[in-house]
Amino acid sequence: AITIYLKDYQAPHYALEHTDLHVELLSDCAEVSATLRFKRAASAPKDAALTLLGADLELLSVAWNDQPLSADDWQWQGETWQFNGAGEGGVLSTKVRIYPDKNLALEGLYRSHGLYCTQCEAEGFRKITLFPDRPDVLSTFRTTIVADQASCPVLLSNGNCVASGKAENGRHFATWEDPHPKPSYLFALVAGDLAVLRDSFTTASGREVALEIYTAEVDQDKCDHAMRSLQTAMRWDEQRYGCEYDLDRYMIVAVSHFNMGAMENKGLNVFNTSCVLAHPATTTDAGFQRVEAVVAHEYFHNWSGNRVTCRDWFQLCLKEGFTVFRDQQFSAEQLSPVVQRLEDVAFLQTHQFAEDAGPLAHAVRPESFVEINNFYTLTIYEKGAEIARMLHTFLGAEGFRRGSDHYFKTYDGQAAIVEDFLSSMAIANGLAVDTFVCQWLRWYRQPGTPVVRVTSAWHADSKTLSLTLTQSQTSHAGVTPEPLPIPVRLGFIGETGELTTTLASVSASSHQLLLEKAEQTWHFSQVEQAPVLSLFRDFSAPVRVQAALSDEDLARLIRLDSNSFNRWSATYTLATREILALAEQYRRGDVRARQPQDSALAGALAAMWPALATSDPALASKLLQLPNLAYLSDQVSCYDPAALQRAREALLLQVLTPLEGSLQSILANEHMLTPYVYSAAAMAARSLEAVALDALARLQPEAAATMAQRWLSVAPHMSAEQAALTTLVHQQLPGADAAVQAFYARWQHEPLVLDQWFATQASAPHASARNTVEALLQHDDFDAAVPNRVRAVVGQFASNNPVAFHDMAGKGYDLLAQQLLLIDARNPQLASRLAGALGIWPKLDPARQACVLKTLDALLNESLSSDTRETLTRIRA
Ligand code: BAL
Ligand code: ZN
Repeated sequence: AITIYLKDYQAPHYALEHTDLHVELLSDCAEVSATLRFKRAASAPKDAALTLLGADLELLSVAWNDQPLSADDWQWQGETWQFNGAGEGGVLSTKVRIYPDKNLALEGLYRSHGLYCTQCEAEGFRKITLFPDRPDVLSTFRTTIVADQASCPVLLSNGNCVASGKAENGRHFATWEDPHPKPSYLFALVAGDLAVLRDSFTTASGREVALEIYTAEVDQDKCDHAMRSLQTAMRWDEQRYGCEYDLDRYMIVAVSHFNMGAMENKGLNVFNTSCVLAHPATTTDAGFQRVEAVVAHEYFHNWSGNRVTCRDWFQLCLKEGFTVFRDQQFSAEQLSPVVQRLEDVAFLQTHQFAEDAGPLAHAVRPESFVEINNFYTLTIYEKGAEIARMLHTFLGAEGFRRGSDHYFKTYDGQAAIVEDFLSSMAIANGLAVDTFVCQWLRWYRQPGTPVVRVTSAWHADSKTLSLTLTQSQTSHAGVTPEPLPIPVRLGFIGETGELTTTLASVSASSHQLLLEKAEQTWHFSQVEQAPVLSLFRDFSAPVRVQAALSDEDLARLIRLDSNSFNRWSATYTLATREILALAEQYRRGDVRARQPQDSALAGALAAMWPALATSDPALASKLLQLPNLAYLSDQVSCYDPAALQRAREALLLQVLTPLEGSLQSILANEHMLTPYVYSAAAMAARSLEAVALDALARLQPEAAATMAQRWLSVAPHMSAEQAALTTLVHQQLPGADAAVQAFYARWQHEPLVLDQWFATQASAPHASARNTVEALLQHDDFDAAVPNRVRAVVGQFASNNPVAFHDMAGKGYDLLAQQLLLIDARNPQLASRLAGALGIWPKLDPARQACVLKTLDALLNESLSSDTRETLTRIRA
């Protein structure tokens, strides 16, 4: 395995002016002819070699300016192909043969269930043809696809279709031209028998764009939501970012065998079916939201990623972090801003913080990698988005927009680096560029989650408050971290509510500071009473906060904070504290039953939750969803899933008991039994009832089972069915087994619903789930070739079922290891991602640690893909 370093980056010696592809899809292979017009870069030496990349290709012919070359004329080592006679430039013509049916890695060109499709990001194009497959080589493309007309009536590629017609022997062709220069990772080709939903969009400047969503015929009734989402996203990007679409056609294709969620290929997005299909009968609220967010995300890439792309893969966050931020902003405006923010933050704190604290920690812009596929991580996506958000917070909405305008205008058609993004923000806002870039770049270069320690003192006589913030970050690879720019939004909560205070002559109920040194102190005046600090409002920076807030302080925030996000955050903090304390009591052998009055959280919620359930059902439902084990695992130094599970259940009982009457009346509303509407209000009502059913299952299992059965039999949508099934199975209610069977009988022909059926069982929080998973792996409908199915069973078990996975004897790790070997042999990207679950080992107790290490060592002794080997090696290190 070769390690690639950012510091070794070299600009390409040859520019590619145009790419002409001719792809013949034959019964058992494909033949790809490429005609590439190169020009030596002005900066390149005269004797520079022309360097291309190729993998798994059968090379049939090569010619330079129409003169055939032989193997003596080039060197081909590993994936690197070099030709020394390119001079000032010329035309390289190659022909290769590839085998889409045998391509089980789903990278490059593959055929699954008769549908040809491509996945080229990051380095898949080199498996289609010999090419300068790197993101800083951009060219226009002309692509002709020739295939059997009966089995492949639809032939698609990027751009506009400029010719099509019949060919010999029942074949036909289509020629596509993409006028926008693009790197090869944005290339796409699709061929198969697909139905299409058509609509249109008129851009701000009056251009008519044809919108097309291609799916299997049976799924055409599940495209309306994606189409609406696309149209909404197109308008939103014009209004919020001034970004208009730039081709005559925008196509989305739904594919059932896909490693990612979706892919932003220019004008021809390829989507995992799970991220595009939605119908009330088969899709939950979470599924609908996901479709809307992913459709928007891929669309937004048209500017943040495609028009301005990345110079090299170290800059991946440049397009991904920024685009995730954009899709989060979009989603917040579609439904509930508060719910969106707290869901995004809970996800980050649960998963990205753990990644940043574990053996797979890496910088948002890493310095090196072996397999770039291993760097499509939460750190690059989610922490990358938080950095964009901090810039937005610091510069203000208008300042950020000035910066993004400058960035899109300056780097349009180019391959950029993180520094270009930061300098655009500085230039457009009249800030000192070098200082700004140097300071903010630290967020991209320093791995690990910063810690901010908060101390404050209120002085009754002067009515002043001094606030001291201290930041620190663990050093990685011997590099001492430098202070980061950390936006801090805060407010002051008095005994009856928000206080207005004064900082540097500004009186306000909410202030914004920038912590940019290791330690800083601020002095607030006109602080009339001893306040509780509401810190990092809306999670203004991705840091861990250490503040000495008492239980009473947190309870006050839960009751009175005007920042809804921080009310939720305070419940999370208090719940975590109480769960950890309970777990510790149990560990000491103190197993007394807890009463609601023993819990500050239960007290705070009892006082305000019933009213909140009426005034803000979305927030109310979130306040009852206490931190899960994955979140809690990040809060402890030694992780015992079973003990935490027990403590969490005990706290839930304390919290829910005083709310029983309120929960009963919520369930009596039966919003779940009314027809599906996609709106914030309807979703909040459903979410509240789902939470109430789950709560009732703890207080009155029989009644909850009856209600869940009713939802399963009469509910008009999947949101209710899925909530009922989950409660029955996860809480082991009477009738759960029969419900599982009935659900299967009803939905066995809907793959995405069946994925949920598998996932619900694989994630049931009981030790017995391991046996269930063993059985599911033998189920007729388990198919190791379908990534969604593998993730639903193996992924859910390893990453979303800590109680079963962390079996004391290591049987859970054995199960994962067996599956990893089977999966890795066909799909390294998928296996490598699943292997990440073992990265938790440093948190475990010594006995479990030993089991994981044994598993890791055994796996590393096997023949593995470089993807999975890199992940396991980093975890083991
Ligand atoms: N570029 C890979 C898929 C995505 O993040 O949109
Ligand atoms: Zn993306």
